[in-house]
Amino acid sequence: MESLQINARRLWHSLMQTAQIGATPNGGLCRLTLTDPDRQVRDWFKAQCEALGCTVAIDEVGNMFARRPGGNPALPPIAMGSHLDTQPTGGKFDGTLGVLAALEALRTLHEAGRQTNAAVEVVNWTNEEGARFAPPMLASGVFAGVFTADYAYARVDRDGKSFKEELDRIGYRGTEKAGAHKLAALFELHIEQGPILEAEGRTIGIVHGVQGMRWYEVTVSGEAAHTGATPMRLRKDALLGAAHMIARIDAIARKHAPDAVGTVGRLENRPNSPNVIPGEVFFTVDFRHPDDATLDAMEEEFRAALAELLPPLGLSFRETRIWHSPPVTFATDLIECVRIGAAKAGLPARDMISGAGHDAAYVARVAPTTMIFVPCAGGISHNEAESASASDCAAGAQVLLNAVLEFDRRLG
Ligand code: HGY
Ligand code: MN
Ligand code: MN
Repeated sequence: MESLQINARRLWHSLMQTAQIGATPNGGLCRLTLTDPDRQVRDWFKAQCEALGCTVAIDEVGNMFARRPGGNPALPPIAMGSHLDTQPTGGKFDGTLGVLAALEALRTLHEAGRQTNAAVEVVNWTNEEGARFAPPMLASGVFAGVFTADYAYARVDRDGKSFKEELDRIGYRGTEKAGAHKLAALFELHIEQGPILEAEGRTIGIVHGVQGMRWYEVTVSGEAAHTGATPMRLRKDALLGAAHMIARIDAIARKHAPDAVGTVGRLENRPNSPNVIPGEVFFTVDFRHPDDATLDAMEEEFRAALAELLPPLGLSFRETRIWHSPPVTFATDLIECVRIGAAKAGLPARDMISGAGHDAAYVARVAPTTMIFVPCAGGISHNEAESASASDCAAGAQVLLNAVLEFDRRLG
């Protein structure tokens, strides 16, 4: 059977088309989950899939499944997909490439009239980023049974809007029970979001798993007071406390480097006025490492630092771990299909694990799952300057199609 070739030009056109939905003046994307740009790109995606004769199912947390039937209806579908939501200053490729490359694979199958044994589905997972509604990978987490739908519905953004009301507002709360949709496999294509593939001149990352990730929320409480009339010895400066903690969080990650990372990404200083000593500060902590025991050690050092650094400054604090995604290992037979798919395309590849979190990390709990990476320029992502070459995007889509067809052949 001749090998099917994806249409690189058509893929790139779709990537540039969707890059207009939520475009920022600096050439990036702000397509926060469940906002109007998210609804627009969902509408676009649904129309593209329906034009290929696919049916599009939507589950109770907005996950979208565009289905192309296969020859054997007894087989569960093979899924390919990722996410269409972005960071507030995100790029054109994070998540979007995985969905549009899967769409391109579907278009290629449709054009060739190729019938697969199993149905093939393209998936758009809701709220992978967690930038608006924490934690990340929320809807794939509901699909995998990590969270309940009610937990997702109750999540609120920094403006107090709930996931549920926003999902209803954009009209994407489906009727299908999340997780009722059984999958034979999930293949997720994604930009690496790091520097390794580009530095080594490799086109394809054969991904074996995702490192462990934990998020914490901290509120430091001091006393708002006049900056001019309050002597230094009487101050309870919450921002000073937060500053000490930020430096210590960085030191904890560096102590466990090179595999550990630690970041304070969100900080809210109240009342944030030039002549008021900050009375309260809220900040987030993101710790990651391939080994859960090391994450336990980092967590212990972090909590000890709170108790050590803040009380001497007259400060109290509240700390909550709001998210814990343990390290994940992907399915060996799917990894083999990716390796065969890359070899078939004649592309230089290397094995690796993912530093970034992905929906695949949760879906791996309920279906055989794996990922494929392609390089991004300078390893930069979660940044409006994020970019990937048309040839690498096409290479990734080709390997995705090859891997899915190899897996489907094995089901036959
Ligand atoms: O946080 C992550 O790693 C993912 O990009 N949401
Ligand atoms: Mn992503
Ligand atoms: Mn991301």
